[in-house]
Formats: sequence, C-alpha cells, structure tokens
Amino acid sequence: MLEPIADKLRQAKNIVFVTGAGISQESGIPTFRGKDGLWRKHDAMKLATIDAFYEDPKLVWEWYEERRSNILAAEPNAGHLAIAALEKFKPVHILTQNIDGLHQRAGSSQVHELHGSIITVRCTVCDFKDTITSSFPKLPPICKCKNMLRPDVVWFGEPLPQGVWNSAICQARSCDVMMVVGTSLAVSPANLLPVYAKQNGAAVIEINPEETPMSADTDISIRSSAAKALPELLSIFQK
Ligand code: BV8
Ligand code: ZN
Repeated sequence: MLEPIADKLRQAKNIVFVTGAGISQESGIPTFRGKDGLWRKHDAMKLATIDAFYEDPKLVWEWYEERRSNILAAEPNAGHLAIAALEKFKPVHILTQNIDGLHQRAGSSQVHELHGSIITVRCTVCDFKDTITSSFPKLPPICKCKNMLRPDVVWFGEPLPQGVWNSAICQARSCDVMMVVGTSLAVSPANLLPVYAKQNGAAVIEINPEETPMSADTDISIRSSAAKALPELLSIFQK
C-alpha cells in the first residue's frame, strides 16, 4: 500500500499525524458519524455544547460518564502502537481530535489534544483540574468550591486551547510528511491542518476506509483501516 511513498517517509525529518475517531474505532470506541456512530444515538450537537450542559448538566454528564467508562476499558490498538513505535526512527508529533488518551497510553510522547481530554475534569468556576478515572457517584459532580465540574473537552462553539492550537499550526507548517488518519475532516478548525501542510509543501498521506473532502488533494489516500495500514507504515522503517 505504502510502497509509492516509502522513500519520502524514509527521508522525512518531521512526521506529523492528524488523527480522529477512526483510529480508535478498532479499540471498540464508536466514531461520531459512522454507521455505529455515537451521534446516531445522541444528537451530539445537542449534547457537546455549553448550552446543553447548563440546560441539563445531568443528561450531558450521563453521556460523558457512559463514554468515559467505555474509553477507560478500551486498549490502544495496533494503529496507536505503530505510531508510538515510529518515534524510535523519526521525530513524530500527533495532533489528535480524540479525547480518549489512547495515543499516550500506547506510548506516544508528543500528543497535542486539540479537543481536550475526557479523562481530565475541570471546575466551571475555579481553577481545579484533575485526571479522574473513577466514575462519579452523583451527577453532575460538584467541586470543593461548590460549583459544577465539567469534562475537560472542547464543546462546539468553544475555542480550542490557544497554546495547543498554536503548536498544531506550527507543526502543520513545518512538517515534511503529514499522515491524516481516521478523520472525516468534518470539524473545524482541525480540518484546516492538512491544508496548512499542503501549503508548506509537505507530502499529505491519508488512511481511511472511506473517501473524505481531502482525499483528492492528498499525495496518496489509502483505503484501509488504521490498525492494518499503520503497522505496514512502521515496517518501512524496520527494513
Ligand atoms: C470553534 C469534543 C470558534 C467533545 C469535539 C455551525 C454551527 C455551530 C458551529 C459550527 C458551524 N459550522 C462550523 C462550526 C464550527 C464547529 C464545527 O466544525 N462544526 C461542524 C460539526 C460543522 N467547530 C467548533 O465549534 C470548534 N470551535 O470553531 O470555535 C471560536 C473561536 C473563538 C472563540 C469562540 C469560538 C470546536 C470543535 C470541537 C468540538 N468537539 N469533540 C466530545 O467529543 O464530546 S468534535 C468531535 O468531532 C470529536 O472531537 C471528533 O474528533 C471530531 C471530528 O470527528 P472525527 O474524529 O473525524 O470522527 P468522525 O466520526 O467524523 O469520522 C471518523 C472517520 O474515521 C471517518 O472518516 C471514517 O471513515 C474513518 N474510520 C472509521 N473506521 C476507521 C476509520 N479510519 C481508519 N481506521 C478505521 N478503522
Ligand atoms: Zn471549583
């Protein structure tokens, strides 16, 4: 699958991955817009917003608690592990839209979480923020300062964390290879990152069983799943 761009990969000085829910699909975490999609059952535009949270914090927290327990029970798959192993051969940065922490659990060290983390919880008022992997006895959970806690994710209509977004743009503008894996590129501004890579003259490679709006503009778009294609990518460096 990857033979046509093997030399480009071997000569790469800085490989950047943009990943989405598709890379965690083979860890048993449903994607958003796919047939098993999370958003089929729930209208995420209704739930993943600050208005929904203040309108019905218990309902939004029930949705996040269901996802937290599924994510905490999941394991990184061969796709996550291959990207982590790649760090032995090349500088690798991961710009992920995912909030599941599986890249870090696979051993990747340079992970930029564009949409936050479902494992981290923060206060809606004070600066309390912590990684909490246990489930909450009462929803919504309340902070010591008596205000509601919220998942430390970026909701629709909320800006991405400024520092994370700035470093993501820098990475997209300075990489020589960008791998776009498991994302429909439906959500902005993350979907601009492959455009920035193209503008900087990087080779853009996509791995996705389905076509996306970017497919036609990539150097190669591989119709495969992440857990199949990424170990093959790694084998290019192991020869
Ligand atoms: C912002 C965290 C500005 C929460 C997420 C109209 C109305 C309202 C808003 C907008 C609008 N138009 C545009 C907007 C902006 C909006 C947006 O883009 N909306 C879209 C839906 C139209 N964006 C925002 O609001 C962003 N903020 O713009 O702020 C601003 C600036 C300053 C000041 C104030 C405001 C914030 C966006 C972040 C939202 N949070 N998640 C949570 O998860 O609960 S987004 C959510 O979608 C996830 O993070 C997810 O990562 C992301 C993108 O989805 P994908 O990862 O691509 O997943 P998807 O299911 O779509 O696709 C999976 C792909 O994998 C498919 O292509 C499939 O083929 C493939 N696949 C399947 N299996 C496999 C596979 N690939 C490989 N292997 C497999 N096995
Ligand atoms: Zn507080």
